[in-house]
Amino acid sequence: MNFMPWYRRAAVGIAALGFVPLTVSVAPASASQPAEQHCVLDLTTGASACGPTAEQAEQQAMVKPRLVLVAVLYDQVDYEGSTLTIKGNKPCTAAYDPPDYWLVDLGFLGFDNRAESLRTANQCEVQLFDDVDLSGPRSPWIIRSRDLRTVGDGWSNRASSIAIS
Ligand SMILES: [Ca+2]
Ligand SMILES: [Ca+2]
Repeated sequence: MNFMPWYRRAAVGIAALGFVPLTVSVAPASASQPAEQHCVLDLTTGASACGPTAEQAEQQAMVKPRLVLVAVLYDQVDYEGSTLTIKGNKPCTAAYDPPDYWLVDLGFLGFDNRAESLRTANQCEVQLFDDVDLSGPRSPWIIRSRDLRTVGDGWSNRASSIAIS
């Protein structure tokens, strides 16, 4: 495990706001947790929470109703298993560069090398990076994939950071 300070590891971003998260509340990821876990991340505040359902996680993270759904990552193929739901303050723009949002370390929500399927909303697409900090090999832009093994040279259980645009 790498215990760099959370404010470096947990950085989430909104390009338009130059956003720096003030607080991130994270349920510790435990390898011994058997049940599905659903986490929600509010990119406008950096708040996140996990629970047995995405709805309960949203309540804990105090996600504002006006936020829009950006993307959902799934631990298993066919949009099954534990999830990471990502919400932002606006739909995505057509341009890829700069991205509308990014998440430089999926590990801080226990989702490093875990995503096997994903879907997006509000004109967003996701690009997966093999390493943290949007580095290493990258996937094509993805609107949805029910099996990330079929994307590029295979992106199942591989993403460590993501860009969203
Ligand atoms: Ca997985
Ligand atoms: Ca990786």
